[in-house]
Amino acid sequence: MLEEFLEDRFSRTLETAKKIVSSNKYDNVKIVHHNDADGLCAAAILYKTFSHINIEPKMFCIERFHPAVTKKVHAEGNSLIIYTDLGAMVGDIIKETDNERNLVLILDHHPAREVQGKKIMAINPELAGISGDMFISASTICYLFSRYYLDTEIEGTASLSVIGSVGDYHDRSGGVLGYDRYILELAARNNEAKIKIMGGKEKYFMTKFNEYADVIADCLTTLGSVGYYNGDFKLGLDTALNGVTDKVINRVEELKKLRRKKFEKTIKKLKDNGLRKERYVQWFHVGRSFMPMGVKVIGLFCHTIKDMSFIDEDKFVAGFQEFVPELPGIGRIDWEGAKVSFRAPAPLERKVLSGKVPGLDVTLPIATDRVGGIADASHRIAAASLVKKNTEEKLIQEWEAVTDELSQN
Ligand SMILES: [Mn+2]
Repeated sequence: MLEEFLEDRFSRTLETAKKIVSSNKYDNVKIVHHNDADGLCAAAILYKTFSHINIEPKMFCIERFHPAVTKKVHAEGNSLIIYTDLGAMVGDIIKETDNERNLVLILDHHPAREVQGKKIMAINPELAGISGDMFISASTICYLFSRYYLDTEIEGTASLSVIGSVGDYHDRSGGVLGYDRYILELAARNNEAKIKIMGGKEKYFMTKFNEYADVIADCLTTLGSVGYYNGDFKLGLDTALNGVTDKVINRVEELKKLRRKKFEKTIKKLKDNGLRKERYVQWFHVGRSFMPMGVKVIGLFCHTIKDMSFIDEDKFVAGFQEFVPELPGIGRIDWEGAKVSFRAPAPLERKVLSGKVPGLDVTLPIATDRVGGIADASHRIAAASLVKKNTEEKLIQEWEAVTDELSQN
């Protein structure tokens, strides 16, 4: 069916996954998924897939991978556990924690490390040389997995693949490409999607939702990230499964208002009290004041303020947000710390891009390693890490030292 389109190695992986899932026995299915639009759509596709064979999966929504979460979710044993839209780099940690007590699949599209094991398998286009950042979202991978596994298409899953792809901005070149596009065209043929051109760019009208894909994706990401600690991702999943209701629109509006208020308050505080200034960075800590917003929001906040007039345009901006270890739907996990996001004001951004100043993709992971933290997404002008409680100041010092070392070379 899909073979003619799929790259060989990738279709073999899907075939193998089907065999493994079909031939192993397990008592229940657990889905561990990311909290943005793509993660929620991927989760919804898997939910529909297993519901189709009369299994109701247990859903776990997280902002990022953490070994302490894995320990908790895997404790029971004898489950099929599927990670989606996260986990690509940490197959080995998951494997070690699990110790063959469960059957594990990682359906992710982020840059990946291979993982080999009797009871763990990664399905990741990056491992077959396909860019997961351009051509295939986690939702599209879950769609393909579902098609292979059930040998039939479940109604509405193609729509979810499209919404997930748009949620991850795979339409940034004017329209979605590659595998994402293949599913979009399927959705168009099924009358689930209408492809329109607006303002020189494609927009996808999702007929079942009676709304455009980018609008639905924005709702999902807002519910999942701004309302994370409130458990609003449950409403997000419900939206992906059943559609956008007035209740959803109102909640999304409420959350955006909450975010705006918290941002305004924090900006005022920073203006009044200033940021802590080092040689290369100006920084601050919001503690728990962003609750119930998830830690993804600190990145957005730094991005929002980085070019404001009270910011020193010659220094990077770094913001810390406490990671609250009481996760909705999961409970308390055994890890305390903070997320830090780094951004560069525009003039500094240009210096980084022209190679005059070392990029955050190099400096932040090194500094993070030195304090025993975990580097998250690292790009040249935007990066983030997780660091243990009370190592925030140490991270800044180490980062200053690394930047100093690399600046002199
Ligand atoms: Mn994604």
